Amino acid sequence: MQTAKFHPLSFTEYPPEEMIQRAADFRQHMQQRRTVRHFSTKPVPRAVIEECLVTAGTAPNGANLQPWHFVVVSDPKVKHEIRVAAEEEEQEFYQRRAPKEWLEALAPLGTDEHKPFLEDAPYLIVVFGKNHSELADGRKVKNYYVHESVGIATGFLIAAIYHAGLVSLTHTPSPMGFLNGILNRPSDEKPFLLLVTGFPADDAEVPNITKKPLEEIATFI
Ligand code: IYR
Repeated sequence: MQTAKFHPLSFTEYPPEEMIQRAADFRQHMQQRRTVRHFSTKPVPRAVIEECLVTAGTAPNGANLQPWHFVVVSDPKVKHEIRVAAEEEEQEFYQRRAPKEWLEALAPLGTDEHKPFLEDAPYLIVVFGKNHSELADGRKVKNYYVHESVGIATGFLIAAIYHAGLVSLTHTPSPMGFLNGILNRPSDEKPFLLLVTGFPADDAEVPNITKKPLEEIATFI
């Protein structure tokens, strides 16, 4: 077994006032982020996406096995294939599979089975969780806390994309197994979600929804 090697932590401490200001600035920035469902076809430099993916890859994760893989789709033919397959599943979902209660919960968002954003947006980032890793010596080992790890990495990715000046949509066609086939990923990898990424359409609108206040989402003991 490999033994751990350590080196000193690099860390900057700020005075309390500055910390509060920094936290408030970031809060304000993130409060302006909205999930967008109407995308412009305007191209986005690939370097922006690459930077954001490196940020996602810094996420804390189980045993540092980094159990994720990101497939970045910009090829219009592949985007079309994904749209066709996703709309097929979504049609089933909205017309048959979804219980009434779920459809009622979705009503304020105005979603339906039509997913033009899957072709309009310049990038579809498909996030996969990997149940196993291959070590440098070729051994296959189990990954830990895959959902937690991939969820955190996806959160980093969403924040990085917004920070860079783009918008995204977390899209979860259900079931998502068709993505393994279209994107040629091994069955050991499970699609986690699809992050539609780009600029908002000029006429993009978002639903009037609010976030719960601090008192409702947190308890200090
Ligand atoms: N996957 C469907 C339904 C959907 C489900 C939830 I929960 C949402 O927050 C939004 C949509 C769709 O993408 O339309």
